[in-house]
Parts: sequence; structure tokens; C-alpha cells
Amino acid sequence: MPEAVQTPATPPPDPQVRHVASGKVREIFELDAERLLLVASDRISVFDVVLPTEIPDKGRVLTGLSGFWFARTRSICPNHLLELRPDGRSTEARRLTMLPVECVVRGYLAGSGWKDYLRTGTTSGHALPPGMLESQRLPAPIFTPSTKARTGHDENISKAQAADLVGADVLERVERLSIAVYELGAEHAAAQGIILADTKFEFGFDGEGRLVLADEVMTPDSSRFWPADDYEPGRPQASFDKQYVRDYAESLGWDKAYPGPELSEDVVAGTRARYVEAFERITGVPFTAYLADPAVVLGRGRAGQGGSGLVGEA
Ligand code: Q0Z
Repeated sequence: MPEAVQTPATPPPDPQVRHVASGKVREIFELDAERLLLVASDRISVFDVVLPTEIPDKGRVLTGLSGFWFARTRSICPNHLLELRPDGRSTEARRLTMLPVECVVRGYLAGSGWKDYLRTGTTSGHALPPGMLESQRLPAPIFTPSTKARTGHDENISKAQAADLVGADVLERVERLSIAVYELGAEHAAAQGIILADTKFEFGFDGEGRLVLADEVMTPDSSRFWPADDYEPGRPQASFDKQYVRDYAESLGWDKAYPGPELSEDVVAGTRARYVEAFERITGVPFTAYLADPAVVLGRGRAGQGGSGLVGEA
């Protein structure tokens, strides 16, 4: 079993700030009635187990990537981002009423999509072409909603089940938005040699009833990133970010049960370099520039670009 997260491993940014929720590697704090603080730690999970060794700056890479995508997708969909904090790992966000459905988009057949296809020839009710190979690109991206099961794992559900949870109209809207955001992201990443095989979005409603993109967007923790240069359908693909960790953990004969192994210095360094490489390829921003001023990924750093200064506005 993955460990039960009870207390935040990331200390609260301020003793006045209430801890709201923990994920495996992130924490949420309440800033006030309207605003949350999402803090991404440097923890890494592999085969669903959080390892005892951290990857320095991993939380900053993921926070910066989400910020980059929020800034670049706001013409498709408003989002929750208010500010990136100077620490580079903390996002101030509008507090929303979240939908109880996770919006997964798959451009390639991997993970549970591949497993469902092998068993049934379909995934989430999409009839797929016969004879597809593991990791093969789909004819077009598909929307495969999921929901948090009691096991803590996400469980794929049909579109009909998802419509029961959020309403058919809302489901249709988040499907359209999810596919549009994924297509933008996948095209941008492909131009930099990274295949964005699939990704998971979360949406919420703001106080005015608008649908808003929230949480993290197109990061390696919410997506599969594959290096395009060794892509080959018919087998599982190397992970852009976690492959050194997986290979090392397996070479030790680890049984993938808690607790996971400590990582060696060179595996830590190699893995950190892969996260930073993904950040730099996708954002086009040197990671050192991000560390100096996280707002550079928002396209309104020192130079600024006018507007209200709020990234997530419609
Ligand atoms: C996101 C999650 C994390 C644990 C709640 N803008 C928002 N308004 C209200 N709720 C959320 C958000 Cl992003 C929200 N999650 C997922 C994120 C740690 C769980 F950093 N849960």
C-alpha cells in the first residue's frame, strides 16, 4: 500500500495558514475564503510509492510548467492561477468548487487505456480501431473521464457515468475544453521532441458559474511525457522524467511495495537533469531564469505585457 499522508511533509508557509488537503507530493493551504496556496514538494513517486529521497527542484519544475501552460491556454479556458510565489513552488489560486470528475485526454494508447483496449477493444466507450499496438498514437485524442475510487486510485468511467456526476452539458463542455488544451500542449511539446501521450485535467466552477481550469496542467506528474527520439509503438515507452528512477529501483530488486528505496546520488542528479530539461524544452526559458523570477514563464516578467496582471482571467 502507498503510505497514508496524514500530516503535510511541506511545512505550512505561515502558521496562520490552514492546511486543506494533501496529495502524494503536493499540499494545499487556505489563504482566505477565495484563495488557496498549492505547494509542490520535491517528493517523487514511482510505481505509486513516494520514495524517501527527494529530487531537488522537482516541485519548482512542475509549478513552472503548470504556470507556463495556464498562461498559454487562457484563450481556450480561464484558469485558477493568480500568482506564482517567488519560491517557484507555490501557486496562489482562486478557490473553486471542483467537479468530481477527472478529465483525462489520451493521444496514445498507454496505461489503463491500453489495458481497457486489450480486454474490450474500447476505452471509456470509445470504439478504437482493431489491431492497435501498445503506445500507438490514436487516430484522434479521446476523452476518458475517471473518478477517485476509494482505493485512492483513479478509476475509468464511461461518459454516461461521468454525465451522471456533473450533468451532460457540463461534461460536454469539459470534454471540448480538455481536448483543445491537450491538442495545444501536445503540438507544442512535439515541436520540442516530447510526446505528451496523455494528461489529466481538473476543472471547477467559480462564484460566477464559470468553468475554470484548475490544479496542475500538463506536468510530468499529471501526464505521460515520452522522449520522441526513442518512441516505438508495440512496447511500453521510456518515461521522459522517471526512467532512471524506475530502472534503478528495479535493478535493486525492489518489489514496488512501501517503503521504496533510497536513490543514489547519480540517479538523483540524472533525474533532476531530466526534469529541468523538460522544463527548458517546453517553456523555452532557462531554469536559472525561472529560479530568479518565476513570473518569466507567464510571459509577463519584468517587461510585463499589460492587462490586469491576472493570468487566469477569461
Ligand atoms: C485541487 C489536490 C493538491 C491535494 C482540491 N483551485 C482549486 N479550488 C478548490 N480546490 C482545488 C483547487 Cl486546485 C483542489 N485538488 C487536488 C491538489 C494537493 C489535492 F495540490 N483538490
